[in-house]
Amino acid sequence: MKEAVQNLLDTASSEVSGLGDDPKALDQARVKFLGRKGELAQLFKELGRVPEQERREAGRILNEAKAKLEAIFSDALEDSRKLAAGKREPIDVTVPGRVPRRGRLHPITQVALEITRIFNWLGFETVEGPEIELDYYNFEALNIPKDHPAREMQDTFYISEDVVLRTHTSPIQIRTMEKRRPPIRVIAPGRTYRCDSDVTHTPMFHQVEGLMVGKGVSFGDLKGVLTTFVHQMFGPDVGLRFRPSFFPFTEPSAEVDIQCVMCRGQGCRVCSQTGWLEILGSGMVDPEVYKYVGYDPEEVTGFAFGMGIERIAMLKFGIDDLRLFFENDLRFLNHF
Ligand code: 2NM
Repeated sequence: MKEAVQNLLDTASSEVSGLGDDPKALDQARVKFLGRKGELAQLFKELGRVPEQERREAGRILNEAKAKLEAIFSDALEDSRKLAAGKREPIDVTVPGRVPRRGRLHPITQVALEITRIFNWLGFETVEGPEIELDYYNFEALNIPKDHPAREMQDTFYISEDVVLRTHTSPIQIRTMEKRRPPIRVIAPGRTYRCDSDVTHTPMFHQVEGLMVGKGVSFGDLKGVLTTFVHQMFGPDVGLRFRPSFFPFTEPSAEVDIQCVMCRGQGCRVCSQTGWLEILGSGMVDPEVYKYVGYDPEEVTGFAFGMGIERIAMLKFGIDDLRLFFENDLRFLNHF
């Protein structure tokens, strides 16, 4: 039986390869070998005459042969189809290739990477943290008191009484300080959430915050680092100014304005005729914050800063509507 089967397979193989790409001949050969009255069926009939104790094994061999034959014919059929297709439509190797459409990074991602690249160059290490955050890291450890308006339900997405969607990326800095000892230089980009939605606010937006802590870190270091950043990001000729401000987690605090990128400081609609645009907040980390992370405020000082990526991207690309970043309209995204 084994020999008969091998014989059959060999014959089928050589006959099929002699047929070229003639599908009719191929089908006739298939009927001859695999048909109801074909050669394989003949062998199956002989199974009855095989001694009982060998029948099982013989059946297995025949089933295997059937699968092999089917494969021989389906492969040959596919080959003949391809050959036929090739004959109908010869390949013209002179036709220019179709360039595959390439994906690209979202403009917000591009700007976030540009910002972190500049700070990495200044020695700041990129760190990340959870978007679902404990009230403790998002507010408490940042010296934001229980009665602060930012803690209102209207402003913060609460998951439960003590879990929120982070409203800024500052909790990343608290977690970093908790884990490491000074000197520290980190830059923390990420998604942030506030219960706010209108023409100039989206419930999800992006921030980058930075932190530098060590012995003798001064307000002069803050000014130097942020000035270098602005000149790298917007060009070496863009003027900037530090304006006194307030944050619960920094003292003193300063906001940084740059000369309006639209009118170069002349006054226009974008800068409300002031010639200046606010781009980031900053300050010396409040000693109160160090108590939460176990640093000695007598030993170390540091500065921190934060900025909204959408705002930076709008200024950099001259976009006047925040919502364009969230619509994923390819006609818009393809500009970047
Ligand atoms: C800002 C402005 C000023 C800030 C402070 C800290 C921390 F954790 F060190 F206290 N992180 N980020 C900070 C300071 C953020 O965003 C406008």
